[in-house]
Amino acid sequence: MEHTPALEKKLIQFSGIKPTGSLTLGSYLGAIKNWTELCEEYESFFCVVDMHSITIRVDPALLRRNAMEQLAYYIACGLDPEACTLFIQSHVPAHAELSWVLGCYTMFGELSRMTQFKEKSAKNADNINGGLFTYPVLMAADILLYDTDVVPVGEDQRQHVELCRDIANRFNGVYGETFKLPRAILPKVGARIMSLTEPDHKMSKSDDRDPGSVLLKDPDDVIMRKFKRAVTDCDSERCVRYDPENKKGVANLMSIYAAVTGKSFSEIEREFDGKGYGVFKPAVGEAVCGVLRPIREEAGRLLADRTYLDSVCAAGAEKAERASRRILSKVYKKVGFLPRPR
Ligand code: ATP
Ligand code: LTN
Repeated sequence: MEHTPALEKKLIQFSGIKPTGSLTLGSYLGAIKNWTELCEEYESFFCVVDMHSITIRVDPALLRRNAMEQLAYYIACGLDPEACTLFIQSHVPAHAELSWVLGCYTMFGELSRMTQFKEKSAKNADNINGGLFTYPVLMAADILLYDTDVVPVGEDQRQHVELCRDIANRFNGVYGETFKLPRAILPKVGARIMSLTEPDHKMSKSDDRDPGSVLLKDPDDVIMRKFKRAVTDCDSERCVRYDPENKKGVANLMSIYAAVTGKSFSEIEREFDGKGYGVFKPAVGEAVCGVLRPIREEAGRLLADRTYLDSVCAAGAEKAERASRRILSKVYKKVGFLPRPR
């Protein structure tokens, strides 16, 4: 009799981005680009984490628009809805349900130490709500519900993934093996893209009008203008050299150029040897335009086809719902919740 080898089970990747604004070059290079590269090797779940967005006040119509736009950009960046599960977090109730349970295994001290909580509460001093504080617990639920092995994120999310591991480990310690312990995967270059105008701050999407943030939806002329005006460093040599300590602005532009072209820092230094910032900055802009143009155009086409996007949402929610129920029931059973009689 012919022997069929068991199909090897792929490892699982999970990640998400909150629809708080328009996606930036930072979210693309720090996260989405890596997702697309890992898709072949991993079974993949990517979520639009809309529930995470309401920790700050947000206009409901804008949240809906951003969520749909973000889904379109996921696809436009190369995530194939047939090959991976793309879904909206609030469509899958298990996220909120597991989050409650995990919150009971997360310590006040742990949550108080989270850098993002400290930064966001300093920024929103008049609205330091419970959701902002327990944000990493919901994120841990997102990850653990899918038996995730790896979480591709930018540098700023590493601490949250480590907390997720600690929560999973604590739960396993009490109830026996329940969760896999996931780990963060960061890109080699581009894990922390800085603002073009303030190279001491991370490029961020919360303020759409920030000239230091390049948006995936920015047209070419806007991208070029942002790069031409990018802050370089007031050093006397004015040469393109990778020195993140003393030449932060140039190092950031070099990281962007390296991430979009695949060139190494020494290749970039040789390419611009003796050419100065006036040549370098527009070259980075051109390279970024080359990568973002097809993505922007594809997202535009997708956004004009709402029926298609709705069908992606519906299929994704169904697949995610099925996958997440399995772990949630296991957890409910372990903690001692009475099964619902049928
Ligand atoms: P917000 O401004 O609303 O807090 P954000 O721009 O910081 O948002 P997130 O939604 O927090 O973006 O991040 C989405 C993903 O992209 C995360 O994995 C994050 O680590 C990554 N990311 C975001 N900004 C950058 C950046 N500047 N450089 C590298 N990775 C980034
Ligand atoms: N907190 C993340 C978004 C996020 C996430 C996740 C990332 C929510 N749930 C699960 C990876 C896995 C952020 O980017 N600010």
